[in-house]
Amino acid sequence: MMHATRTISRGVSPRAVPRRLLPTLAFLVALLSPTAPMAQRPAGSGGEQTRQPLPTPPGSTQPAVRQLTFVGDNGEGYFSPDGTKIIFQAKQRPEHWATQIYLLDLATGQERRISRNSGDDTCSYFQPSPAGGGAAPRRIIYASTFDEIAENPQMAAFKPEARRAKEEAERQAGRRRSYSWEFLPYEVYSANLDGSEVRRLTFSPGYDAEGTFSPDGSKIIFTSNRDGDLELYTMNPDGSQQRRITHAKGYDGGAFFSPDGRSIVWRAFRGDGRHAQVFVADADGSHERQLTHDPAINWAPFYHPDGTKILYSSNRDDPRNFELYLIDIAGSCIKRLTYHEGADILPVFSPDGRTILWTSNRSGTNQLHLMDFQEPSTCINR
Ligand SMILES: [Ca+2]
Ligand SMILES: [Ca+2]
Repeated sequence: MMHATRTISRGVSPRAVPRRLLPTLAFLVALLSPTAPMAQRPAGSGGEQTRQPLPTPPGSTQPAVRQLTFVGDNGEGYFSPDGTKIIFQAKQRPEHWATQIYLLDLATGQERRISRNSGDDTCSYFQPSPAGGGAAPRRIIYASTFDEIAENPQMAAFKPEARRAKEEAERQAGRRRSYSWEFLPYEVYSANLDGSEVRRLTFSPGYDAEGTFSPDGSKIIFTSNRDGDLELYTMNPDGSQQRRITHAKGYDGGAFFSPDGRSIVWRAFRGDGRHAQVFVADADGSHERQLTHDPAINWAPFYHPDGTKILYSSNRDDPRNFELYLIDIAGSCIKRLTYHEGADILPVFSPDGRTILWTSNRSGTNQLHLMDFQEPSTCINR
């Protein structure tokens, strides 16, 4: 299929995911699969369950929420650097069951499918223009399984047809699938904004995904299990100079650069692996600092454009309910932003910092939502 046209010379020698990784991955998926509130069902299966708002603190109001997507199951949206578009992943659409990448124009509400391949796609992100600022992007990155499932017979179980058959068998057996993220055999690709000129950036059996860009577009940070544990790596936009920057045992992933490009924020499962915490470090992974300490799953962190605070998702107040929170860069003040049953996850700020985009299953299926950013005045951890 589509292969890199750039100077990556390493040949592809498919191997199975190292066996020692599998228990870790299964464990993570189990951790992230609390029971009822996060259950996810395909649209149209008749099992949708809407979820209710929760009481807010006295005197506070919740901003109005706008649901952006409605067809299928949608999530993990990111703003374009000029704030006019959103890139996201969609599955269980009438035209495709597997996850594919879409663009949504915020002014018109028009959606456009931009990946059309035989795999599952995830973790899309706009490549900032070297001109910087709000210049319109020309390329995107995303992760897909299409090459690895074709190259390696041992990866056949990860083909969308096989995954679909398994899910349907589970549903018929009455087993509910919970929200989880899956460590499929992805590689990272770049493409034009219309999906053309796909270039393969990684050639590594196993999980390579979660790619995001530095603000100047010069570096990609991503997650890979190529060295036996899930770690953060950086590379150039053409896939050259792939370099590991984390070394601690446990899942390190979901990284984003700070607005000035000098720091990174990410989520890590450390110690016994039961809890995830938000970490920051210099852009090369040095001077790591743990920001959250609650015994919970604190994950999906993302910088506010002013660089002083971080938005994230946590089940710190109820193990069965993920909400959106804000923490200052010193790690001293946590503020709660949402009060609603169900999973409120993967939040990001718009480039001007005034809007929050996130994934919620409050309507019964995973969908993208928008709200104004209203910063609460009180810290809840004091
Ligand atoms: Ca891979
Ligand atoms: Ca690690």
